[in-house]
Amino acid sequence: MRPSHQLRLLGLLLFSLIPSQLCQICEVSRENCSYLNPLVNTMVNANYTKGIQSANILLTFRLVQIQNQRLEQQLTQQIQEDIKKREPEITSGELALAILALGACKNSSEVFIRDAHLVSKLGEKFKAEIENMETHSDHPLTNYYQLSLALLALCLSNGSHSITNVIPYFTPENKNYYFGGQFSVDTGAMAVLALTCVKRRIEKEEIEADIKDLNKTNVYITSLVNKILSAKNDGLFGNIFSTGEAMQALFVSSNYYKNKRNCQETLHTVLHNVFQGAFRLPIAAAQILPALMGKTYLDVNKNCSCACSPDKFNISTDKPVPVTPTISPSNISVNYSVRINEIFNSTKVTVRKGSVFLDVMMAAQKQNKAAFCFEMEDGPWGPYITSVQNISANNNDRTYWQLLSNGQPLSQGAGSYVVKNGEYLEVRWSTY
Ligand code: CBY
Repeated sequence: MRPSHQLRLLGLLLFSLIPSQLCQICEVSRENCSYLNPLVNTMVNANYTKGIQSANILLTFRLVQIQNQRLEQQLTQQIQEDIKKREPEITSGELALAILALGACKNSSEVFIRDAHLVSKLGEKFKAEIENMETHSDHPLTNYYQLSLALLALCLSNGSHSITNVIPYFTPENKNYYFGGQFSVDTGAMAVLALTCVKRRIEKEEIEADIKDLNKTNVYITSLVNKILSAKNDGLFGNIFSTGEAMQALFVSSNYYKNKRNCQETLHTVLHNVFQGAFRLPIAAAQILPALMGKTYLDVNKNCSCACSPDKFNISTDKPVPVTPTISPSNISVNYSVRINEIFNSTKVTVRKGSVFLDVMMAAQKQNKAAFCFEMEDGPWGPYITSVQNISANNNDRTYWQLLSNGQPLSQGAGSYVVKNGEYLEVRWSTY
């Protein structure tokens, strides 16, 4: 089929997106499940070698009930081995995701969670995050996204950890919800999910709390939801990569999607992005899929089957879709700068068409090592730039290397952002 025909067909079908059978408040309808195939195939056909970094993927597999025993087993084993090997250095958010993934939908890994004392270890990591805040001007060891994941996992695992004492840390005024003055929708959404779990358990009288705790939790949730709603842009919240988690937060704590128009608007924009290949990274697919199937992380202990049951998917075992477009034989040239406060080191770099930001950084480094040398770490979203000119990002100082194009921060990492001819690319020493 010609691309123009495909687009017209997609337009027509997207028009009929109002869900026919609701599981949550807003989900892709039964007849449109096939639009989710690219997401499922990206997740099924990826090469997983990253141990605990794949926990988010396993969580989605189980939450949306994609039946692939071989892959589930492989991911479970890798995560468990990584925990055994590297437990002390695993971060709070990583361990939280592992507990959610291994424990989801009642399966045999529950024994591992219990025998390896993962919930109490998470409690310790959570404590260490808070202690770091006390000693390092309110900065946690990692970030508030991970702190929220940890609170969520502790709450869902019925951890004995005194959850109510930590509620005040989640006040929406806390600077950790903001990066460079901008509200982080991903972080706010994760906090809403965690606080909603806490609120529900207080209401069921499963955790000891007084009425003040409950009121405070409600006020924080409402305020965070309003901040998420204020970050709305064309049906998305924040950007395309935060929208899945924002949808989950809105499902559990607001009436926003009870209005079918709102639901249609979000699904329309997200599915258009699926069609355009925005979710080529398995982690990106894993973070959007639960919401599109009407699920939230609060459902990990539940059994609810939604419109797009797994047998509706057309899982192909084709080669994985490349994460970036193919490199073309023709060249393009871009401008590249490293900026530290008011000092710029700039150069012009020639790379193949289809290259990503990282290729530009490598070409510049080859040209002039002193000015453009850098280091990176492999993370779930691809390479993360940790140092440039031997100056390293530091969590306690809230410093990092920000990526920009024509003066605007990028919403993709160095390994994913495809550069364009004539563009002004920059890595800037920044605080968040
Ligand atoms: N996960 C985490 O701990 C990450 C949480 C997260 C909020 C995350 C986004 C959201 C998510 N859904 O996973 C996050 N990013 C954080 C916390 C951070 C900070 C990390 C520092 C820390 N203490 O942990 C920080 C430094 C502010 C940050 N992200 C930086 C960047 C830039 C990376 C540049 C580099 N040096 O390599 C970058 C590229 C922004 C920029 N213009 O410089 C960036 N983040 C982006 C784009 C993103 C999105 C990735 C989207 C994509 N397709 O690649 C993101 C999804 C994410 C990952 N960051 Co941060 C946000 C978004 O756009 N919606 C838990 C753990 C267990 O895995």
